[in-house]
Amino acid sequence: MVGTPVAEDKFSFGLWTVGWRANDPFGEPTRAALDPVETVHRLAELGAWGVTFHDDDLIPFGSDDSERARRISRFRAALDETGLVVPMATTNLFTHPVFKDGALTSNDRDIRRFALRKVMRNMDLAAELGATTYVLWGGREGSETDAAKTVSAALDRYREGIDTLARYVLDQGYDLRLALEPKPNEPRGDILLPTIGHALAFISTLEHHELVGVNPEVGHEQMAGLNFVHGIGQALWQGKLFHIDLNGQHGPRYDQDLVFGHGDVLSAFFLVDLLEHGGYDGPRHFDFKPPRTEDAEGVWDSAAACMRSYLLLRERARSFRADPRVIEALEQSRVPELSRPTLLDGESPADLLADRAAFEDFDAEAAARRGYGYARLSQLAFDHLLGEA
Ligand code: GLT
Ligand code: MN
Ligand code: MN
Repeated sequence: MVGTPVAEDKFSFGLWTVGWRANDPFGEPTRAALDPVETVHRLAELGAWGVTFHDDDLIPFGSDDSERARRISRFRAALDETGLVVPMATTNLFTHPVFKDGALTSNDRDIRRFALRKVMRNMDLAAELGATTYVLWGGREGSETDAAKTVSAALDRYREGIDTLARYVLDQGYDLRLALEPKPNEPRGDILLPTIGHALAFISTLEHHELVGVNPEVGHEQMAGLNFVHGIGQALWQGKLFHIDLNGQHGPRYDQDLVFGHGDVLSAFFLVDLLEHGGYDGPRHFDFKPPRTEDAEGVWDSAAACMRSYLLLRERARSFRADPRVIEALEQSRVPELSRPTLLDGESPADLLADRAAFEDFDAEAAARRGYGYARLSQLAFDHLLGEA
């Protein structure tokens, strides 16, 4: 039996997730707008730990200074009353038509400068509210035609933008790290930095690369047909998993943003296993959309479902790891042996050349005959996932 969520689980939600009014390209909203203050209270009642936001989720685009101050103070009061924290904030650089050709990589230089100012302004608020991660999802950074964008110039401007923002964080002395969120397409035909791999390669070219990591989203990698668990494995290995967006997706199609676990459940199982046992202690952030069919109660049911799915999968992953048959099967499959360096400590290429057992006396045929036992191991995982072990 899994319990109800508690603060230590570090579950967080974006205001825009439960607050999505369910307008899509074919239909009008099916739900009324949600007051961020109500969201904070409902999330706290459900056992969430944190809430995240875009600048425009909290303060509508174009609000004057007094309206801005009023909205921030109501939000702050709700945080104080509930104890909810703000672990992350981000900028809306995609809704207003001014960003139709992108923000940090728009062909229009004035728009790029405006975008930087919009981010910097919300970084001030993020730092004030105690956030330690600042996400940048470049949903409009891209094109529909390759005639429109010189990719090398766009990446120069992307790098200039992120370098400028990192320098701003350092100049202000903020305790903030930046996390880039990859996505292959939608809303643009093609988006720059489409996958975790592209983002990691880009980050290595930055002036303050140590301040910048990734915020991968389950569905975004799966839209590209990629293995999300492997992507997260590499981000962790490179010390770059600063934040994560959990949701569900059924393979390559539009971005579904389903309840966490309600897509590729086997992948979700191995993902939770990796997050729990692979050294990630950051927020478990849900970036999902309550289905368009749901009314207000359905919204909160779906938020609770995200957390419950995670807790169920965590409990299953723990039972998998603790099962002596699994430990034995892992040994049989030589999984622990992959952690053993291939060369001996201090062994040189010349030493390897001199080792006859490695080549001249190595029985490749005998080694080729040995099975790895992955069928058994994989089924043990499946049994645990379905509660049959
Ligand atoms: C938008 C997008 C998400 C990003 C958010 C951060 S906004 O809803 O679909 O994947 O994480 O800007
Ligand atoms: Mn996301
Ligand atoms: Mn998404």
